Amino acid sequence: MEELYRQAYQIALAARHPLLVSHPKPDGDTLGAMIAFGHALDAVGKEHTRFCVDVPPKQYGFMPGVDRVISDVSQVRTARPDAVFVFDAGDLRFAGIDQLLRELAPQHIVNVDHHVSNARFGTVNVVVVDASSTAEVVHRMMMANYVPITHSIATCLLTGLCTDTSNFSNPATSAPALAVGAALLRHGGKFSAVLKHLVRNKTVSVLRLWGIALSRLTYNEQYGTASTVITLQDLATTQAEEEATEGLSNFLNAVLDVPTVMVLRELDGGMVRGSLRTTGKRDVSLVAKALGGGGHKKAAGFTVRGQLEERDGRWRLLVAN
Ligand SMILES: [Mn+2]
Repeated sequence: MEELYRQAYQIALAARHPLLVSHPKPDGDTLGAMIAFGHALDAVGKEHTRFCVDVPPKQYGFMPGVDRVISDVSQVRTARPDAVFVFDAGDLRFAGIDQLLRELAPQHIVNVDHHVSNARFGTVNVVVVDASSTAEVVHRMMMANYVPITHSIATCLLTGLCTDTSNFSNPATSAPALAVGAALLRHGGKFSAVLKHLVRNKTVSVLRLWGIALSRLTYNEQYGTASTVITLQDLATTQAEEEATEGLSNFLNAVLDVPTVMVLRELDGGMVRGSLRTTGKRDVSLVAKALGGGGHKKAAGFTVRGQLEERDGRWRLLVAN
């Protein structure tokens, strides 16, 4: 693994202009890992571009360097990157840059990730499935290359760790994850800022939305699964933003006395997104994969064409063909 970490970092240093990419609908892990890597390149004067097809949600504004993440593909074309680093994406389709890659035909695609379902799409695949987060993978890569961990790097990586371990509480919270967390605190990572902006950030309208979803929670004993739904109507009624739904499955997984939880929510355009979490032995990525999605053993998701329907007080997912 050490050799792979060195090889990946050398590709960045040897490239004329590396392009760093976060997956669409970015979360704290893909952004934290990508931007932290960008800070390491800044430290050695390596010009690069930070890209995500979707503009990072404003809650991530506290992360140093997030302001340099661009979403304009034409700017990427102008930079003519010759090496591409993709962070936290199990599949190139998930990176949202497949078209761009065909045009650029970069010499190297470095795939930095921790998903078990990773498609190994890179010319170099730094895929560490026992890592809690891509941030932890990037930290290991930095250690192997003697990259000094600055305050900015520490805060970005800590954001990734907190995101994927649900603030050091879910089953991804391994001894190495805690050790990396401790190292990042020692190097000036702002844990209080992460908690303030990513945990203690729920508005009244968000909690009202969660309240609606909680009131619909049902338990299927046969599958050991609790599930609930959020409709577009609920979003309209509570005036909560769509991102408000993201934390609900993690919250349920953290507090509910049931091994597996599933949250289904309607998206615009006749799609339904499912989030699966488990604290049990089940591998929920298999369920997600069967429905065209992917993820981790303990946290996975899928998106299907369909709709949610209530009949006699029970909610069902009707999958369209
Ligand atoms: Mn991740």
